[in-house]
Amino acid sequence: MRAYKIAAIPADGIGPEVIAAGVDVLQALAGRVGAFSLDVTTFDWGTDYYKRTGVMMPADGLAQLRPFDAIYFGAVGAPDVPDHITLWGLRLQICQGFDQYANVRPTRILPGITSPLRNVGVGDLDWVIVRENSEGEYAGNGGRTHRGMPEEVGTEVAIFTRVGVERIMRYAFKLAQARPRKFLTVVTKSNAQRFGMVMWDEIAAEVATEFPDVAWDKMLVDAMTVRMTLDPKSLDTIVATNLHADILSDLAGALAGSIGVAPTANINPERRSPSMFEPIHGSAFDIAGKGIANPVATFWTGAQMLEHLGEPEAAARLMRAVDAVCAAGVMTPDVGGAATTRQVTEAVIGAIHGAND
Ligand code: GGG
Repeated sequence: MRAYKIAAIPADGIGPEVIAAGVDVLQALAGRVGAFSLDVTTFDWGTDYYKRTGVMMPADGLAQLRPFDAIYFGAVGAPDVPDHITLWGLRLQICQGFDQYANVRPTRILPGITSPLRNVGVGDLDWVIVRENSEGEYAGNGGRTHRGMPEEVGTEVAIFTRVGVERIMRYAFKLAQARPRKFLTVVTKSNAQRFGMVMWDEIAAEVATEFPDVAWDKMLVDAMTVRMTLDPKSLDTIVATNLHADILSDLAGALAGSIGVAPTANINPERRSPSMFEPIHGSAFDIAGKGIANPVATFWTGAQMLEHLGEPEAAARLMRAVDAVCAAGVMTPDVGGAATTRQVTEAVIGAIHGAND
């Protein structure tokens, strides 16, 4: 039997609720499939840990995580601690520390879920957004001077490197090539941002020559929001910078019915370090503790984790169970249902056990 070591970091807000649900579903799946086991170790890092210790995770946090096969992450952020402290102290430390440079965010309208868009239905908006996850606007390059004075200055300088852009472009073209439509849209803002973004366009054209069977086009990020809304079926695989893709993927989640169903995988494609799987949504303190957080994004990213671990059949079985439960209308309030997190979780576990394939 194949045995995988998983580090769970539930962290803040609804993170612990959805990760508990995800672990239950993944363990049920492992039991049902019988070919692999998951040994889950939970880490109590996050904002409560920060309040006790002054750091979001210990100094040797990455060293503690390195032996694991994958990381299952909940959400980070709390109302009483500045967001840049919680985000940089945990999630970005792990993404950047483990060079998880490819952030993969699939979208699809699940059965039973209604998109706010007209004329799109189940299976539509079949997109994958590839977010550059190691540099760009999140390079952490900036500073503040003359604090509190009229001359105060704050800089936040985006860094785009040839290595960083080439590798994410190659990853995105390869992913597009593996999908039926073989079509990639490269998003920038290269009309207004005439250095790094123009380099993105040039590198896209260079890397495209390695993938002659992949058609591709370019969009400015502002126009991309219009295209996603008014001509969504014209899109398939999308690659964009760290910040642009973060914003576009929230839009994608909303257009698919709720950000509560949107998953994301932070991948180190060379497998030099563990990859991390999480729902796109944040800690959602407004609903934390109410038992109504949507666990579907966490199940879906669990399927991404299984794919990454080399268990594609189990991943597909999990997504069939999720589809069946959504189709049956067992859904949380954010997607128009009346079910609790626990009821959706039990229904998915039931569907996993019930499936006779
Ligand atoms: N599970 C995702 C999460 O916790 N996200 C928190 C957040 O604020 N992320 C900002 C970003 O990824 O740019």
